[in-house]
Amino acid sequence: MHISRRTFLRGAAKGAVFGALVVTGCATGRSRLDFDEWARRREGADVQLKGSFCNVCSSHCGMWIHVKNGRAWKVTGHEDHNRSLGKLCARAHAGLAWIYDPGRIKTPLKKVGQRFEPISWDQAATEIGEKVRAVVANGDSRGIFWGHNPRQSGVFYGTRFMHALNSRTVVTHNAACNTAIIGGFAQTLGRTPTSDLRRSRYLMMIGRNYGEGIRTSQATQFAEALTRENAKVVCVDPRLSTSGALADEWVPIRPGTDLAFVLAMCHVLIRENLYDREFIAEHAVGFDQFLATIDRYTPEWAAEITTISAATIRRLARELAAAAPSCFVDPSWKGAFGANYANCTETVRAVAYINALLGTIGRPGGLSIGSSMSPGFGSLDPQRHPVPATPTTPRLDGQGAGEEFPLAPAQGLPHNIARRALNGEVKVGFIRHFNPVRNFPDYDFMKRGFENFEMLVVMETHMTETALCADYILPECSFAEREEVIENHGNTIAIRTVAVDKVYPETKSLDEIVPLLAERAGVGQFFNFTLDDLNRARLAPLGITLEEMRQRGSITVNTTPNSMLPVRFYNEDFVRNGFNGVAAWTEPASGFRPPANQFRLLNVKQGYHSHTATANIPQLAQISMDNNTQRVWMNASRAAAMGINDGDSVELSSRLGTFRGQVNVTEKIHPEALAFPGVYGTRSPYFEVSARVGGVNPNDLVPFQMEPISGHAMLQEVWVSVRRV
Ligand SMILES: Nc1nc2c(c(=O)[nH]1)N[C@H]1C(S)=C(S)[C@@H](COP(=O)(O)OP(=O)(O)OC[C@H]3O[C@@H](n4cnc5c(=O)[nH]c(N)nc54)[C@H](O)[C@@H]3O)O[C@H]1N2
Ligand SMILES: Nc1nc2c(c(=O)[nH]1)N[C@H]1C(S)=C(S)[C@@H](COP(=O)(O)OP(=O)(O)OC[C@H]3O[C@@H](n4cnc5c(=O)[nH]c(N)nc54)[C@H](O)[C@@H]3O)O[C@H]1N2
Ligand code: SF4
Ligand SMILES: [Mo]
Repeated sequence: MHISRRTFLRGAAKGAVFGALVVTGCATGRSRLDFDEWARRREGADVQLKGSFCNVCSSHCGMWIHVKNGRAWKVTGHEDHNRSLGKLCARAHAGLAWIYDPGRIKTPLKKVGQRFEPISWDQAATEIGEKVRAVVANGDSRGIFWGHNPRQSGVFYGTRFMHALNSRTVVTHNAACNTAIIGGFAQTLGRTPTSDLRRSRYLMMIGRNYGEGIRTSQATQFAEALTRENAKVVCVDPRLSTSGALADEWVPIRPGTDLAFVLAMCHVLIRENLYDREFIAEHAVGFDQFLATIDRYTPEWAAEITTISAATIRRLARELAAAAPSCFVDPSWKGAFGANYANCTETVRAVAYINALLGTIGRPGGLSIGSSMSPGFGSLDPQRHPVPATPTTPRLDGQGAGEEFPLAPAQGLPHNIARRALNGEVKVGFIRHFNPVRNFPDYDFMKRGFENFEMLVVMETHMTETALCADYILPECSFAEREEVIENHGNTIAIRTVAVDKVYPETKSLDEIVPLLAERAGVGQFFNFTLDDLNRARLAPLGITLEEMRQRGSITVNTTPNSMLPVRFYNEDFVRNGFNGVAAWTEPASGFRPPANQFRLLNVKQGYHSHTATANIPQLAQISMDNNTQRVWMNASRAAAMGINDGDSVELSSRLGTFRGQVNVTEKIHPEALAFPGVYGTRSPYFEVSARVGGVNPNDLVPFQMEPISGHAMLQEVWVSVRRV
C-alpha cells in the first residue's frame, strides 16, 4: 500500500500529530498497561475532580484538577470547554509544579535599600494605601496605572480599583503580542476574526505556528486539517516550524516583508479577475480607492522584496481563489504581524483585504466572525454596590483619541509608561501577573523605567525581573488555591474553584488583595461585596446557580451571532491621523535587506514553554537541556561561510550589546534570519534552574521603539551580527 504523508498523519491518530505536545494519554510501550489504565489504578477511590481552567497561557483551557489526599496530582481537559475540547497541552501538566514550587513568594515583601524584607499584609496595605491617598489628594491620579496579562478577574478588580482612584489607565501585555492584529482588524473589519479550521479547503498561515503557539482546541483542529483529503495547508514562515514541517507546503519568506506578499496576491486576484465581486459589492467600503493603488504591487515587484518567486506568488493566489470561499489567510496571533515591525498594522489591514477579495469572511471554512463575546452575564446591583464613575483623566500610556497614539487599541502601551517614568511622570504602578521588564524589548530601558516610579506594587507568584523593581511585592496564591471571577471564552463559561488548601498560608487571592488595598487607599466603599456576590450576580440572568457552576466547571451557553460589518478598504480615521487611507507598502523601520553580515532576529515560541514564565520549571527546563533547544537557529550555508559549526558558542550583538549563546545550525531557516526561542536568558537571580539552561533572550538585543499606528513594541526591528568565539 502506498503511504502518503497525509495517510501517515491520519494513521498517527487525530490530535496526536504533535506527539507529546497534545497529550491525550499514551501507551507506555514496554508493558501492556496504558496510561489511562495506570492512572485509574493509581487514583484509587478518593479522588475529587475540581473544575478550573489552565493558567499556563492566555488560552485558559477548561480543565479538571484531580485532587487526592488534599494534593493536586494531575489535570485533564474539560470535555465541555471550547478551548480544550477535552484535551490539554504539555504545559498544563507542568503547570502543577507552580502550586508546590518552593520558589514561590510566601509573604508580602518590602524593598529596604537593596534587599527585600518580609512584612505583614497589614503593614504593606497601610503603607501602599497612604501613598496612594497622597497621590490622589494631590490631583495626580493620571500618574497611577494598573498593568497585567489580561484575565477577567484582573480586568474586573483592576479596572474598578483604577476608576475608584480616578485613573483610566489599565494596560496589558498585548503591545508585545498582538496589538497590531487587534487594532488593524478593528479598523478594517470591526473585530478580529478566527479561522474555521474544521471546514476549510485551503489554509494559509503567514507566521502562525498552530503546532507550537498552542491553543489546545486549535492544535487539534489544525492536526485534523492536515489529515483531511480535500484540504491544503501552506505555511509562509522564514523558518520551518513544526506546523510547516507537517504542512503541504512551506514558503520561506524574508522576514518583515509579508505585507508585500499579501499585496501582490491581491494584485493577482484583481488583475486575473479572481475575486468575489458579489461579496465586495455588498460589503466593501472604499474599494475604488484600493483599486487605484494595486497596479504597482506586481508579483515581480514583490519577489524582489520577499525572496518568493513571482511564479509562486501567482500560483498561491490562484490556488486560494480556486478554493474560495472555503479558504483563508489566517488572521494569526503574534508570529509575523502581531507586534514585530513598523508595518504590522498595515499588514493586518492587507490580510483583511485579501480575505474580503476571496469572500471568506463569515463563510464556512473561511474566517469566522463568531458570536458576541458576552454570554449575557449580569452585574452587581449598583444601588447596593456603588460603581465608581469612569474618569475623564488623560491616560498615562498615550493610547487613544487626542493622545500620542490615537489609533492604538485600548489594550494599552506599557512600554510607553516606562518611557514616561524616565521623565518623572509616573507616580504609582500596580502590576499583576505580568513581567513587562523581561517580556518587552530593551531590558535595561524597561528596568530603568519601572524603577523610576514613585511606587511600584507587584502582585506575583515568583521573583520575576519586574518584581525585583518593586517597592512592595504581594504574593498571590496559585490558580489551584483560589476561586475567581467567572470567565467567558466564546460560548463557554468557566470557573476556577478552590482545588487545594493554600500551600503558603500568607498568600492571598486577588479578590482579597484589591479590596484590602482599596480600603487603605480610602475607596473601600466600591468593594463592599464578596466574590460570591459578584459571581452570583454574573450568573443570575443565565439561570445557573453558583453551586451548579462549581460542580460543572465549564458550561456551554448561548451567545448571539455577530453580524457582518463593512470591510473598510479605505479608512478616514487613518487619513485624519496622518496615515494611509488604504494600506500601502511600508518597509520595516530597519529596512528589509539586512546590512552586510547581519541577520534579522526572530522571537519564537516552543511547544513546551510559555514566554519566559515556565523557564524555571525543572521538568520543562530538562526538556530544553536534553534537546539543546535554547540554541539560536542559524542557516547552514551562512554558518559554513562564517566557519561556524552546529553547537558552537557565538557572540550575538546588536546596538544594545553583546550576548554569548550557542547556535543550532540548520537548513530550516531563511539565510537572513536568526531564530531566538523567547523562553531563555531570564535575568532574575532567583531563577536558578533557568540559569543552568543558558540561552539568550531576544529582548536583550531589541531597542525600545514604538510602531507609529498601533504603538506596539516592535519585537523584531533589529539587525544582529554573529561572531564565533
Ligand atoms: N507553547 C506555547 N504556546 C503558546 C504560547 C506560549 O508561550 N507557548 N503563548 C500563546 C500566545 S500569548 C501567543 S501570542 C501565541 C503565539 O502563537 P504564534 O504567533 O503562532 O507563535 P510565534 O512563535 O510567535 O510565531 C509563529 C511563527 O511566526 C514566524 N515568524 C516570525 N517572524 C516572521 C515574519 O516576519 N514573517 C513570517 N511570515 N513569519 C514570521 C516564526 O518563525 C514562527 O514560526 O501562542 C499561544 N500559545
Ligand atoms: N522573550 C520573550 N518575550 C515575549 C514573548 C516570548 O515568548 N519571549 N512573548 C510575547 C507574548 S506573545 C506575550 S503574550 C507576552 C507575555 O508577557 P507576560 O504577560 O508578561 O507573560 P506571562 O508568561 O503570561 O506571565 C507573566 C507573569 O505572570 C506570573 N504568574 C503566573 N501565574 C500567576 C498568578 O496566578 N498570579 C500572579 N499574580 N502572577 C502569576 C508569572 O510568574 C510570570 O512572571 O510576552 C511577549 N514577549
Ligand atoms: S494551550 Fe496549553 S498551556 Fe495554554 S491554557 Fe491550554 S492547556 Fe494551558
Ligand atoms: Mo501573546
